[in-house]
Amino acid sequence: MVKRLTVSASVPPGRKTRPADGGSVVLERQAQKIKPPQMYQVVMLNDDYTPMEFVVVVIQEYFSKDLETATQIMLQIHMEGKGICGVYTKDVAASKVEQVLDAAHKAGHPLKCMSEPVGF
Ligand code: TYC
Repeated sequence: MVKRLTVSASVPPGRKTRPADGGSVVLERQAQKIKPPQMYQVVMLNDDYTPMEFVVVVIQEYFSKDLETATQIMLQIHMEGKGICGVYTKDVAASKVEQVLDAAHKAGHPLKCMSEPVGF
């Protein structure tokens, strides 16, 4: 698909298009307004009961990590008490938390995780 990117300095603030240009989108002012979304990290907590193998599989499956990375994250959680499994937009992070808690609950493990804004 061909995208037409027209940048104009002559359009008054608040105007997105000029009538004479066939409705071209003006990017200049919008580029100044757009900021990246607040990102959320999914944090997993240690406990004494969930098997290490289960945690590694969950991290591989829901956070798209390879076996080595998932094992490192699991060990970090095991030793430090918590660890970050991934960073996502708010909705995606919430969905990951839900999936993990659901999988843990169904398997009968007390595994806990939550999402929190990055940088707080
Ligand atoms: N501490 C658990 C054990 O020794 C393993 C574990 C790791 C549990 C990470 C939860 O998020 C977790 N079986």
